[in-house]
Amino acid sequence: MSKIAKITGQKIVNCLGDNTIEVLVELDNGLSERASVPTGALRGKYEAVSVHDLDKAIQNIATVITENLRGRDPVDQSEVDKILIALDNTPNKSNLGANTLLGVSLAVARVASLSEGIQLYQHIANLFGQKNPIKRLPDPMLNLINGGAHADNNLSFQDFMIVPVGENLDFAGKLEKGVKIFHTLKELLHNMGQKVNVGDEGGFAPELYSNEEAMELLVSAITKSGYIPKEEVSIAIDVAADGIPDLSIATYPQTPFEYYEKIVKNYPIKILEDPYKQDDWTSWATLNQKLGAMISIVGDDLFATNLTRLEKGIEIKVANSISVKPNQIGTLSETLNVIRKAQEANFEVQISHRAGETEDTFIADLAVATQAKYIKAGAPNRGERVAKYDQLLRIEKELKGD
Ligand code: 2PG
Ligand code: MG
Repeated sequence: MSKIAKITGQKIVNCLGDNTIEVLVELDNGLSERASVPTGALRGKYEAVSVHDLDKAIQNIATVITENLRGRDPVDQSEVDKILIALDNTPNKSNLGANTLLGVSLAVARVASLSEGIQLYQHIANLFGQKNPIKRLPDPMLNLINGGAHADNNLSFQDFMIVPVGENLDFAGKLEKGVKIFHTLKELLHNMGQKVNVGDEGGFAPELYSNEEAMELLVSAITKSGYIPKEEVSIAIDVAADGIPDLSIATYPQTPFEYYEKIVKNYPIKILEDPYKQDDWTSWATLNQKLGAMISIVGDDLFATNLTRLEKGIEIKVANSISVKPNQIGTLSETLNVIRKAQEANFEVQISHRAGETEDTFIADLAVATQAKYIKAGAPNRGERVAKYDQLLRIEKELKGD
């Protein structure tokens, strides 16, 4: 059995031009693998804390973390993550940093899969205790119009996404639909005299009058591409309510609830993420009670990939879906526990990227391994976004035995 021999960190640059950590784990059999860590633009209050002093983080990786993980079995992820959590010894990972721990945790998983001679998604599926055969790939949620904290425009909602659906279509077919609609939308915007530069997640960032205008445009792009809205392609909205100073102004003259009821009626919306702020459990519960049977109501900042918050949310029925981001919690094992809990409660699981991504494709394998319903990785544009979709294309090809 191979053992962990050496762990090193280094600073790299993410897609927003900010520094982040990449970790290299080397085994005593000579094999090594890397993983890097994304950063959120809009970080929830309940996320585990990332440290900003990356030189210190790199030093910690080379000293205290290496000293405690050297000689350990990389396949025993739960033991590795337990050690990382114990070394940090804070409830929110603020000592060593969720970014430091996650880089190590993911790189260990990747090198373990290499050492075992199996694909990363298969190794994660083993760690997860996946009972179902790995067949289904997640449906892509493609962010075609960027607003909120992700774009320099006047749209208050953050992500306007399309979700190609259809049981008879494979992942490649769904992605192809998304790519076609992306180009149609570009043409529509160009014809309107809008700039077609893209925002942080690869979607367009036009100056529009309202969030509804953005939804209208998505419907036009879907229709003009030859698809039937709702039946073939739905819309997903991430309100990212915590990024909006006053939600009632954003939805004026309606209350936020009336506004959501209206847009769900008027547009082919299938998914609504973070419709209220992260402490407003009561409004969430009311919305879920009224609209939860019709659409997916997703907690992102609300749950922050945190088991305790998810358990509370399940109990008081605030949502029926969760957005899972490994860097919100800091280790792979804790991420898998959250996904397991959510699926046991029949929640839909979306595995999500962050605004500040790297080219690391770990979340694609994570989504396949856990048989998550969706992957949210931005527009089919910009290298750090398509890296995840392209990895899913490779996995699909392999699973089909092509
Ligand atoms: C989100 C993510 C991705 P951020 O809110 O779901 O769109 O954004 O990384 O800024 O939290
Ligand atoms: Mg979100």
